[in-house]
Amino acid sequence: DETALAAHFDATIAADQRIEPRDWMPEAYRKTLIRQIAQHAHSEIIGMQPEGNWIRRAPSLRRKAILLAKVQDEAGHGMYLYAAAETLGVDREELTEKLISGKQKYSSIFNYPTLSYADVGVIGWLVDGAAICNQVPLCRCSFGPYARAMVRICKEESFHQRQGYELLLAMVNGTDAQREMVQESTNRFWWPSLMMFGPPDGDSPNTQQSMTWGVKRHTNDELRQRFVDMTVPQAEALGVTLPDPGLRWNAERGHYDFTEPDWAEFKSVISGSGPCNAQRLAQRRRAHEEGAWVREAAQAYAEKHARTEA
Ligand code: FAQ
Repeated sequence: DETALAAHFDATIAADQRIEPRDWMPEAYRKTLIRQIAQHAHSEIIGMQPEGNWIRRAPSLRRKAILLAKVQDEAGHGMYLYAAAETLGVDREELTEKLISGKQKYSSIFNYPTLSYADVGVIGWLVDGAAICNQVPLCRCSFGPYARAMVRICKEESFHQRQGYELLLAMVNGTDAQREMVQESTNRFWWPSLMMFGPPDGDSPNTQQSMTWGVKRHTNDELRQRFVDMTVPQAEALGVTLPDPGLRWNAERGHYDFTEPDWAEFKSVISGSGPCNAQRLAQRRRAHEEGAWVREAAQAYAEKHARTEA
């Protein structure tokens, strides 16, 4: 009965073991996982756009090959994550509909424009850096399919972060104009990168319950701090200044102090009014509509084969 099933669920969580799709789970647990995994999948898919913008303008064949590989990985991550969400009883088509009708979110970071090639490097360094910080703990998420997807995704994110850092290293060792491009891009992406971790803990309705369930392992503020601590020495190594006059080492806390990002801007971006929200969704909608014939053809092919086998 339900009480015994709930007790079994609680015991599995308490023992830090995995919940699998066949297991009983509270409806709210299922709901929050669908919400988070779908949002994560959508982010990977929408996240192809800002960098995809530069594939045809890459400065060399080598840079183009690297960028193509990275953007293709993001498509793969999206597919992986949609498949993980499907084990919870939803389907990809339904999730895609919710994305393009604006009912489900995707990460705020992808609503900012990419204005120069340095952005490709800075996205790899800061955005993938933040993504890794946030996602490594998700490899220990209590829901098996999500945790396992995260292991592979994190390995690829590490490659993405390194490619960004390597591009920036090449640029900062180049001309003054290239160094200025890197600094200008860092100035634009620093604050939005901090916002990727979500609202401050006091303003985060989901954190507490998600931590109790072992979906999240750290709070938004803990991970944001970890990201700042990790990034400051990398900025120093690059010779880039992070655009926060309040950034300083706090020996007592053993962490860097930093200024809070503009949370009003964050709210405006996640409610649809960021600089590129409309463009990103319109592009996604267009791609979905233009791909309808591929889905129909795949369906017809699958049906034909099913008939032949029967
Ligand atoms: N953007 O109560 P919380 C990538 C929403 S990395 C938009 O704190 P939660 C790799 C939140 O959904 C980016 N919305 O929520 C890549 C909730 O709204 P709802 C993707 C945000 O879930 C790199 C409300 O605010 N990574 O794609 C954001 O406990 C380069 C209240 O917030 C993931 O999705 C935000 N930044 O914590 C690809 C990681 N923050 O749903 C291409 C998995 C919060 O109630 C290129 N997700 N919201 O309407 C998570 O770890 C969590 O969901 C958080 C939010 C930490 C994002």
